[in-house]
Amino acid sequence: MGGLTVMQALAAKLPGERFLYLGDTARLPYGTKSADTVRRYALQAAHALTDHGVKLVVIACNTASVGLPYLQEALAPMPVIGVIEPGAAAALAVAPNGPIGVIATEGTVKGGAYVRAIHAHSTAPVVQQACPLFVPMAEEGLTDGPIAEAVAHRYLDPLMARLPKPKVLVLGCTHYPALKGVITRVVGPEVTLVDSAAITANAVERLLDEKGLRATEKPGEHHFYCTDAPDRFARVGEIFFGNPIDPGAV
Ligand code: DGN
Repeated sequence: MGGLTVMQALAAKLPGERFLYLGDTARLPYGTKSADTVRRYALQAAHALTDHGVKLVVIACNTASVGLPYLQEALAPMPVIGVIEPGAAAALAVAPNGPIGVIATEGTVKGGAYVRAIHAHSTAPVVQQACPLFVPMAEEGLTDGPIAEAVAHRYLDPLMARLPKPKVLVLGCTHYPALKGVITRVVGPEVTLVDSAAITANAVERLLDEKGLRATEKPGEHHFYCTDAPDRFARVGEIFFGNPIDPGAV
């Protein structure tokens, strides 16, 4: 579901491209599953897309980006890109020496992918916090009001206490942009929120240009697929995509 925030940014940035989006609704959430299982699911999902003849794969999910090296190897020479590296680079562009906060699913926090991606370029202090309730809240449209505020305080107050004067907070889950308003209220407007959707779209554009794969025809088409419950996918997905979607099944 959350990958639709990335899809929205990609569609806006690359209007001439044909997009095939797959939401693995039968097996979500990925955020609470083991890295081995997520890697296996991600590879199967990627194969479902490559069977349709795509030229590039975007892993539009932070948790599933744990499978990036496996997908790159399995699908080579097709380019595969995740959302973690672009998000880490954007955080470092705001605060090269940190401190940097990261909020994400349990799987992403445990896997430490953001910490590794940031520490590959900087010694910036990084503090992470898993915010598992943010995913169902975003899907239920519970993005504002007393419940959203209370949950956001529960997760973010301890994070802010562990990270005095953070300059930047990475929204390390593609669902979290739906909660930007309440997150900003809780952490304060002086903290820059990094939303990897737009940054990933820029990275995809650069990669297509580098590889000479950029489509020129206009307008591009969007095809949405899911692995279960297309009615719910369409209804909830609209929250994240910002436009109606008409899903098929794979
Ligand atoms: N939105 C996904 C991510 O970016 O990690 C996780 C969502 C989930 O756990 N269903």
